[in-house]
Amino acid sequence: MQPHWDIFCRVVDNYGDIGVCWRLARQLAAEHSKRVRLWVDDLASLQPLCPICDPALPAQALAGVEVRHWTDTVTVDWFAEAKTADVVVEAFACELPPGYIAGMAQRPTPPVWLNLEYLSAESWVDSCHGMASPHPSLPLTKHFVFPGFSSSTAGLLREAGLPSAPLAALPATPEISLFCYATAPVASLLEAFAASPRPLRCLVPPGQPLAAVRARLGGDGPWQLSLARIEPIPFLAQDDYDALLRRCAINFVRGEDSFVRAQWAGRPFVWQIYRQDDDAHRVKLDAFLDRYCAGLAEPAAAALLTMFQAWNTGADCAAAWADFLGHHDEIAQHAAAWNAALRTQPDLATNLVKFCAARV
Ligand code: TRH
Repeated sequence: MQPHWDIFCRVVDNYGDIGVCWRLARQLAAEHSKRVRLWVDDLASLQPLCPICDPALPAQALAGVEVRHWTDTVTVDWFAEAKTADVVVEAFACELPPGYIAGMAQRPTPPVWLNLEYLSAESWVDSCHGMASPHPSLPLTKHFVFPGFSSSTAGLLREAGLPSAPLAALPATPEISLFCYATAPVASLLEAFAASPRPLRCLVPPGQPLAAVRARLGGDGPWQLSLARIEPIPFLAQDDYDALLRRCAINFVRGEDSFVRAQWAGRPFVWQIYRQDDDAHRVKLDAFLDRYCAGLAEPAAAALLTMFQAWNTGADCAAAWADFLGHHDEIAQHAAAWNAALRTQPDLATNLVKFCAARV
């Protein structure tokens, strides 16, 4: 019998937490034939990524995954051993219900308990991946799983059939997708777009990106800024968003999951990292840039670095953007090479399945 997996996801804000968990759940079911339940405390956040999700339902089957609405009341009758799973993924330290933990402890064989951490390119994650933390009073051990860019980490989420984007043709008018936070220097980017000597289309999803564009340009769009057309687009289902990234010449992405998808798209991208109160994000950004720029020669590396830094500090990015475009071909070749190199590593779902196989 295939082991059962429970994935617990609490939505902190935005779409990253559920975006990662939804991908992982789907992949475990589709590629590894696991029976997966995904417990989400906020189904309304899953619905835009998976439009067939009905946020009113306490339980529903979606893409081979049993999606459950995780509410405080739903957990009270879970003390029985049979109701816990063989593998339990606690996403981003979301804290399992105490009743569920008690049920885990009652099983004849303890489940594999994984805490899935946020992605970081920092080198310390190599030594922390897989670390065990015994429960202080129960016969349970939690393992910390760190996604990452090196083979010493759990790797990155990547589906088996993921198309290799650089083979896909680009539309005649280059498209740029703009997924960012409200703090990005969107106004200066729009000014740079307005000065573009060639036609371009900038595609803007709803939420913070569109609000930032509206704040600058007024009205609801679409807007024509000389040769640049700025177009609002609907929030796309996750797979359609991935396809959009492969179709765009350049992608602005943010957070964790779209950041990874931009790398699988194999196109040049600009990443806005999720801000943390203690500025920990700056170290994470630098750690990624160190890795990413390693194979990129100067002055293209400097252009990329300057654009990322401007985009993340909120500084006027018009000059940085011009320089980034000036090195576009080199940056594009690098994005394709980076994509190809990363694809040689095993993916996160496969790594988790292997990690658990020895322990279930
Ligand atoms: O939404 P985010 O800002 O999520 C963030 C980060 O994950 C951050 O690390 C975390 O701490 C915080 O949430 C709580 O960005 P991210 O990670 O890119 O997630 C967006 C998800 O939305 C991703 O799965 C892609 C998906 N998406 C679509 O499916 N369709 C769309 O049209 C768009 C724009 C995004």
